Amino acid sequence: PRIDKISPNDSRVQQRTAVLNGITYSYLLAEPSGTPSNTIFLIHGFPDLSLGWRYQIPVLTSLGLRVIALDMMGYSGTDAPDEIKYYTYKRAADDVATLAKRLGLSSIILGGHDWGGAIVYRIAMYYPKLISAFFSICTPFQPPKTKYVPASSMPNFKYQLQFGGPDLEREISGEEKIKQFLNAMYGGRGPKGEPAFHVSHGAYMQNLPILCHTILLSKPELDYYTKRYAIHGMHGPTNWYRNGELNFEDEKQFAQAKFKFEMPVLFVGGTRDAALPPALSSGMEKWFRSLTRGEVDASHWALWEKPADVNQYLVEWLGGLGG
Ligand code: KJ1
Repeated sequence: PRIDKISPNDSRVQQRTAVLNGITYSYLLAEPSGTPSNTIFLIHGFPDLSLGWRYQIPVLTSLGLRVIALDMMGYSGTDAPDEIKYYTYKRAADDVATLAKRLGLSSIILGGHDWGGAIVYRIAMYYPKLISAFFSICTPFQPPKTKYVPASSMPNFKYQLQFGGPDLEREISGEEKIKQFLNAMYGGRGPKGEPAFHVSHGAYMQNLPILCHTILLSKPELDYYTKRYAIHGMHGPTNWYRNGELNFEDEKQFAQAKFKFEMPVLFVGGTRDAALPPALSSGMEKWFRSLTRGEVDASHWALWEKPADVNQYLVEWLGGLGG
């Protein structure tokens, strides 16, 4: 049986907006059939959107959860200010906490993928009383550091030099290029298997026009992503690759104090994720009172490539949380 998913403009989700600390956010709201038992906020990564959770939203509402899937700073109907300071973990945490308060919620669950995974650990660090439990798909926990080390110094993150540099946002401009770039990032390859991306390089710009359509999302879905990315272009989304020093300054306070996550946490790695190989997670238990681990045989796009396996981890872990 094919797994249920939310389509662009699906009637089961409402498009909402909220002004949070002066920034307009767009988000998807999905309600369960009865009174919600809890609310889960979902945080996407790069280059993704709230619709990246399309395979997870139906299963979460079927468990009685209200789902709020945000478009993060720089993406889609959310504002895309030029300045890097709007793209920090702290800012994302403040905005999520503000939305929860606005909705009258004193306790929420979080889920994140990719940058969204990195963000959910930080929301739980800055707002531990608000977050009753959270999960991260693909992104292991990297603890705050006492000395600044650029992410791009790690071989698996070298592509981040391209993403945060001036060339990508200049060259990937207009709907056609945006669609080619997204297709490349979502696993598209040339007719002879020509690669579109490598973690040591970034996107192979000269190969973008020859790529075949990826199997990881449908053509209408890719069209939807393209239109939503074309609203602001790539400057906002790539600002997430320019904020390393600002994040470092914000979270120094945690590097000195010996903190631990007290709430239940689920981490699910993707076996074939080249940017976030599961090996990066080794030893991370020591930061958690209650860490559950999983792994799915998938690339970076585990949410779309192995949705049934991801969802099974979510159902089991959420079912075990109680109350
Ligand atoms: C990945 C891969 C594959 C470990 C904590 C730091 C978090 C960093 C989060 C990494 C964010 C990121 O760069 N995400 C983009 C792109 C795409 C594409 C393919 N075709 O294989």
